[in-house]
Amino acid sequence: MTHYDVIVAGLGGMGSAAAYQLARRGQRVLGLDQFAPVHNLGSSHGGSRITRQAYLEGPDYVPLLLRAHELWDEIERDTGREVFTRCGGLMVGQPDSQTVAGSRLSAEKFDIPHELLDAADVRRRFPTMVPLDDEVALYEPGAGFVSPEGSVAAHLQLAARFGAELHHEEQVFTWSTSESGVRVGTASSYYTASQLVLCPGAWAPCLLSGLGVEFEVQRQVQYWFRPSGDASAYAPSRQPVYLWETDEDTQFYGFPASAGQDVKVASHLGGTPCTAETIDRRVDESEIRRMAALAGSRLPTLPGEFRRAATCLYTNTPDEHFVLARHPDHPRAVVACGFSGHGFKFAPVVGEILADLVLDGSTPHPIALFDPARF
Ligand code: PYC
Repeated sequence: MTHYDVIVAGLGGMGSAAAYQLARRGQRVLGLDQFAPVHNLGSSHGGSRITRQAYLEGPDYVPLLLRAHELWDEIERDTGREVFTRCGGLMVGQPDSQTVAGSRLSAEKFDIPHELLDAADVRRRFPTMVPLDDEVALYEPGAGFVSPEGSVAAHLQLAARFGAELHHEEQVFTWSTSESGVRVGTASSYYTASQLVLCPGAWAPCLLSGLGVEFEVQRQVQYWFRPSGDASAYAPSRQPVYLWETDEDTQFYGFPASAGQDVKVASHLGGTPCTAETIDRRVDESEIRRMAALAGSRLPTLPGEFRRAATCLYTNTPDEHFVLARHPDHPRAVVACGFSGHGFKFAPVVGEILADLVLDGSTPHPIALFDPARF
């Protein structure tokens, strides 16, 4: 039986990046995933994920985002794929909302290029968007969106180019570690390696039950509408990505039109607790009506015609910060999970950090915030 240097369990956004970074550094890598590549059953699909650096979730994330944007460019260069669209980003809400004030704090602390706009500025510059008179926005020209499917495909392509062995449609059921190595059991085989990287996504409650983190997996829905009126106003050259906090419990987000001219919008908060196995994939009329009303309250032409919807999974930690560390009870395992619905933009730098942890035992990137011992 082949013995690997590293097994990567889970080849979604984070695991595919880890497999690439490890293979590129000369490791004999086995990557395992339960699904065929680029599927829509986890958290790495839907055509677009926002990326931004004026990070409303806290300045601690900004150094990672500075590196992630460099890596997105590098991945595009190395694969010839277009993964990152820089269309700018607007963070909108009351001046003291976390969305606006948090973004501003990060932007000012790290000199991220940005502009502060009042409601009239937003309406004039971005005619699809109609803030209330007392809402304001932070505009970040370097923000935009990445393609989750494109990212996973690019990382897998690069991992394979550097010799990683990638097994799809082979689910990891068990893993264990000992002083001498790790052992991973799938539906069809057992594998051994010196180290293990666990990127289980919404399967964290099963594969990482001993970590001491109370994950809450949530069902979320992404919606696509064909706008009424002038659809060209939603072109990526005119429409930035946005996060809009309409009250303390309500934040929705959206994108420019995709190539097919449908426009994606979704709610970030208030997902329904579920598990990866029991998630209800149907989307009912009342959900569509609620999303149309919320989006239409600020972008009146957006919910012209409903086109489609897709469910996806969030894996939230209690404080919605990530878990990214060596496993406290298994020195031969490192974990990346609990991305709480805002992690995809970090995928390439998470891959780099995981490779650092495996090979060097530590990373120069600041990850103290993500230590599972905080729980
Ligand atoms: O991180 O920008 C983000 C985001 C938007 C919705 C979910 N996450």
